[in-house]
Amino acid sequence: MQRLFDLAEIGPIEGGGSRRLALTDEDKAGRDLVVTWMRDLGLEVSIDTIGNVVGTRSGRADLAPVMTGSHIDTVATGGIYDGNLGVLAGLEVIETLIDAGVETKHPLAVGFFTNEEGARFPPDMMGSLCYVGDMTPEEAMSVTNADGDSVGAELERIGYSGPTPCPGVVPHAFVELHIEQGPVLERSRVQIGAVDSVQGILWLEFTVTGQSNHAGTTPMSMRHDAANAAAEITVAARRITAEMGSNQVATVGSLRLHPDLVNVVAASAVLTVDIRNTDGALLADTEAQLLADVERIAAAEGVEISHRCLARFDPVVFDPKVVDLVESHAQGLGRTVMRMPSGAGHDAQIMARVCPSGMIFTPSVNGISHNPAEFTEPDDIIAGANVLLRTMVDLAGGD
Ligand code: HGY
Ligand code: MN
Ligand code: MN
Repeated sequence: MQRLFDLAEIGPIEGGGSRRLALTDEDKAGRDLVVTWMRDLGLEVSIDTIGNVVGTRSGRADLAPVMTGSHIDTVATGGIYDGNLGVLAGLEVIETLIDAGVETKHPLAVGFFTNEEGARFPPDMMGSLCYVGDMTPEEAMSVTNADGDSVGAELERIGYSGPTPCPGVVPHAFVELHIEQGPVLERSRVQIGAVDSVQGILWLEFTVTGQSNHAGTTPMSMRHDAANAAAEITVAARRITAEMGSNQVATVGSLRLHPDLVNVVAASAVLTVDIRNTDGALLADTEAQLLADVERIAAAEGVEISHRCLARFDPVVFDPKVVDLVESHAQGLGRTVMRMPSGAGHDAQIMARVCPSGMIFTPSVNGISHNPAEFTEPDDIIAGANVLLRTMVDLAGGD
């Protein structure tokens, strides 16, 4: 708990949250603090080419490690638990075993992955994608954003492009503790989530090119208004999602107008659409419908609309053995537990490509996240950490 509050002191924002966007000075300061904690525990710390950091405690045998971890980068309006809980609970698990003199057969590792959020540099889960070898560090480093920053330059600037190559050591298993970030556990009055899947994620960025004109003199019939087209794309995404039903969600989180002035018809607009569904086929159907609508919107407004994909992740099903372990250890600790999908993306869904993986959820009060009001009760945090401890020791062939 104290480490959570100490880390929250780095990049503090109004309302008690954190702002440590990937590869910023705040991210560097957070990295430095967690690396210090890893070294204080006597872990062997590795930093890879893209800045993923892993602390390893040796086991009785020279085998693949049982790994846990998450991320410590945040969105701009972040809380103090998203990602941080998984990394710091991993440290706590290892410290507890050291204090108890418990050695495990497999080594234990705890890591934080670079740029899990993807908020400053898409895609999300960039670090874990490099860790498993599904994105090269070179590809990742070449990503630039609207401010002209690049991953490579920022990584160099904060001094976290390390000597360890990507892809990283393939773990024996990977388990991530994370806050749910939604209302399901709280509404169900359940203390632990045994996460069995992660929904598919699609991030599209649309660039609308219209014609700037005078807001007062230009007849409506003459306008090629990029802002109006952007608004119609937003409404279309919401309408298609409502018609799709199931548990699909769609979000227009970023919308930038140019020249963004009160008395000028917008010349251009750049907007992002984040669409998610546990059913990959429905997600593909939504993408097709939205792109067809965008063609109609472009023709009707007389604007050009191009798009690019910023992130695309198929739905993931976690390893049943790991999910069973999470469920049974939660029950063994006398906690209520339910199986559930994850609405948010996580590094565990990427690690599932290379090793048996799973997740443990703790409830989010009022289902709020990516917001300084994000909160999880200390008792739930301790329960989640204890389920993580028992699951990792079980997987690692502990005493
Ligand atoms: O976008 C996500 O689901 C995660 O917060 N990166
Ligand atoms: Mn997260
Ligand atoms: Mn997040």
